[in-house]
Amino acid sequence: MISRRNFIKTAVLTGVAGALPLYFLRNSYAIYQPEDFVSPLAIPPQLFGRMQDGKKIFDLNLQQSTTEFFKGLKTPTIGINSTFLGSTLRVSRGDKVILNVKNQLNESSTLHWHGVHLPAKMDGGPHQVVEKGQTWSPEFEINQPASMQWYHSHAYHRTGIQVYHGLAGLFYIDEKDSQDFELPDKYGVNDIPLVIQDRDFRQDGSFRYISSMHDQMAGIQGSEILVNGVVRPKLTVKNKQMRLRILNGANARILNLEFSDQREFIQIGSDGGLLEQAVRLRKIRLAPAERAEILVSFSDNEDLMLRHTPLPQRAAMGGMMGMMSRMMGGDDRPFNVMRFVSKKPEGDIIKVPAKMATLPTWISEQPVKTRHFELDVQMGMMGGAARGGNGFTINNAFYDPSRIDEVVRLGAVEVWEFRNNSPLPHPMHIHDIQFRILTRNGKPPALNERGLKDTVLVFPDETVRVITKFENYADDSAPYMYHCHNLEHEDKGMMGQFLVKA
Ligand SMILES: [Cu+2]
Repeated sequence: MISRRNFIKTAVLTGVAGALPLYFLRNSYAIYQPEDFVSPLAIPPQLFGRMQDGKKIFDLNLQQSTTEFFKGLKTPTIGINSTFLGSTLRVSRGDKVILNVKNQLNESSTLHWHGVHLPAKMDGGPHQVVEKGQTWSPEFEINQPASMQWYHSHAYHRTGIQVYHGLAGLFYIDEKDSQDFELPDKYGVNDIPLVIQDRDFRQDGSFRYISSMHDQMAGIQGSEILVNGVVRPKLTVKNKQMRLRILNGANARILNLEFSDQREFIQIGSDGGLLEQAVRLRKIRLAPAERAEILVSFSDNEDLMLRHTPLPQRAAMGGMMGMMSRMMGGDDRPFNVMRFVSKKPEGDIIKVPAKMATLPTWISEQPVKTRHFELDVQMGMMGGAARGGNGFTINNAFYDPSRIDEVVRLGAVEVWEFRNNSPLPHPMHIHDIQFRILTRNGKPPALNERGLKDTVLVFPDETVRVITKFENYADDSAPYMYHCHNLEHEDKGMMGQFLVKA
């Protein structure tokens, strides 16, 4: 008897697939069972930089390449010193760094240091264009707690497609003696980065990027899940306690992760570094650009999956909003992400102290200002034919690189309030700073959302208030960005810019 799964597999292999509707193929995650996850998980190489005149110099080459995700199929990709994605840059608090970004692509690009606190001119946003053949060398000092940040293209109208092809990498900030307890820190051994992304492939192996109205609305959602650039990977677990640093590196897909046995794990960190208190969880939701550091324990001879489960928020949405969300919001079926296999894991299991970190005190300061941001979708004519039809707005405005939307005083503590009037969720990201979430629809955020964040998911019909302080760096003319980190929404207008003025 042919099982349903094997039938689908056979159908795909024998070409019957051609008769299947596209949506079926694109949403066929369920056919991947644990035994399909056989490729060893790749660990991005580390780059420590070279010291020169007291500065750490990093040479980063943006390059066109091809990658063999599937045997015998060459996928055109972009990498940074690599064929797809980039090295993990390792810097420490207090370091002065210079990053030589050499653009060897056939088009202009940028490299943005996501989550890093730095001067606006060094930020790598759409204004810091690196023309093809040119090198851009931003220079700044690392002045924030230990955390996992990342870097990616932020090119005007081209962020989505460039990141999709591989223009992204990890940026680890270390801080000596920042905590008096030991965390697993052997990179690639018991301290594992997981960059989770989804991609769609054409038959010739090339990536399928936006090809439908649905892709434009929901953002691109691929049927293959990649972790560190590997399709259906398997990690052989070496230690009893593993630290996983997870980045949702997808353009648009929201992840809601759990282990297949629904085991408990401990979240210790979020976007901006360690949480004040560790949080025990069985599921964790990560929108594009969000990061989480978790500790997971393993015993002998285990074989389990990390998998995505549908978001309860989406299922619970009723009425017109719910219907539109399901129509435009893309697929949200369960699927497997990667496999963990242990034989005889070694090492100790550390006990996480009751208090892990001390966070900045500005959360309890009186804000000098509250800014309101209305998030909307603009359909058809209202989207403006000149702007390509549909799009997404903040306070009814599409992104305009020549318009400054907000001006912040240096040193100000402010509340930013995001109100989502659209039927799609928007992960909102603010450059320059890390913030704290005050409320979601008037209620305090979940325990694991109480740390330092630079990206917050705002669900349809939700109002999220965040608080932050704009410190250290001012510039009268160079703006920072704030935007939706669904990269297709960002490219379709959902971005604004603010100045921090002295
Ligand atoms: Cu969005």
